[in-house]
Amino acid sequence: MATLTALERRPASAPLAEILSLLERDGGLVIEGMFPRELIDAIRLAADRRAVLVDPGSATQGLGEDGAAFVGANTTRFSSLGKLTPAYFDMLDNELFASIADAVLLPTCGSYWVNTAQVMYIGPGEPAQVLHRDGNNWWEFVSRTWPNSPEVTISTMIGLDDVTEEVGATRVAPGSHRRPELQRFEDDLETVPAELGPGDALVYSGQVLHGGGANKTADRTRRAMHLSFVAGWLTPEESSAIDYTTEELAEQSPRVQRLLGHRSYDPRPHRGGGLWLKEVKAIEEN
Ligand SMILES: O=C(O)CCC(=O)C(=O)O
Repeated sequence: MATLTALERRPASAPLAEILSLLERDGGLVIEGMFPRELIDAIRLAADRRAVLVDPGSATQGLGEDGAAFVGANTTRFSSLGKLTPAYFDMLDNELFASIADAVLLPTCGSYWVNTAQVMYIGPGEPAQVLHRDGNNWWEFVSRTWPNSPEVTISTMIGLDDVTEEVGATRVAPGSHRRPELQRFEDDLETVPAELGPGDALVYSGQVLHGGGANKTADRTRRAMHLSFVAGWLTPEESSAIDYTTEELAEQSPRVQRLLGHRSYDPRPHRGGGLWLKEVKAIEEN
């Protein structure tokens, strides 16, 4: 018996305060047209070219049984997207995502950086992924502070194509970010699919339960990607910083350089000091 209504959807031009209040209330919402179509087309083209060279599943990741099920036997995942197309750097410079991330994360950190930027192509017949909270990546912190943990990460799933329920749109349990009694593996929890068009994004809290949907088709791939940021004092899931040299990022904006770990972390912005130094000096913004 379905009692939940679909996640709220807003255009990228909606007032930031409204977007933040829906994010706070439901734990996630869909922002339509968050990324320009030409940027998405460039990323999809590069991702499609790469996807045919990557084996689906977890064979190369050395994961146990739970981990292998989590990443999906017929799901193709890869990252280091700036190596595939410069459009990725434009994606990182998205003003709306920066405003949302500033509002959600800056209360608990001086700055934040990329956690994961990963293409997630769910293949035909893949079962639904287990529901989980992205914030649990930092379990040592979350388990000691739950249920009063501050937000340390903010996530998006971005449509590179039409992402329908049938092909495996991300499933979200609205309001579960405010239900500490719910834990991982709540398979019977009621969820709603976050359907996306190309350039739409599901923006969601690190505390909301969600998971990849089942791909019920015989021959279609769910083409989407994940982009998330994490507080600068935490270790990201992916080591983006070592993907790029200083020279490769020289033409990128200070924001992109910071997101990719090519700036130092200042816990008290503009007051000096800091972490992630180079030769005992801060790698500073221009
Ligand atoms: O593929 C999806 O829709 C969600 C994937 C996800 O949440 C994850 O792998 O952490």
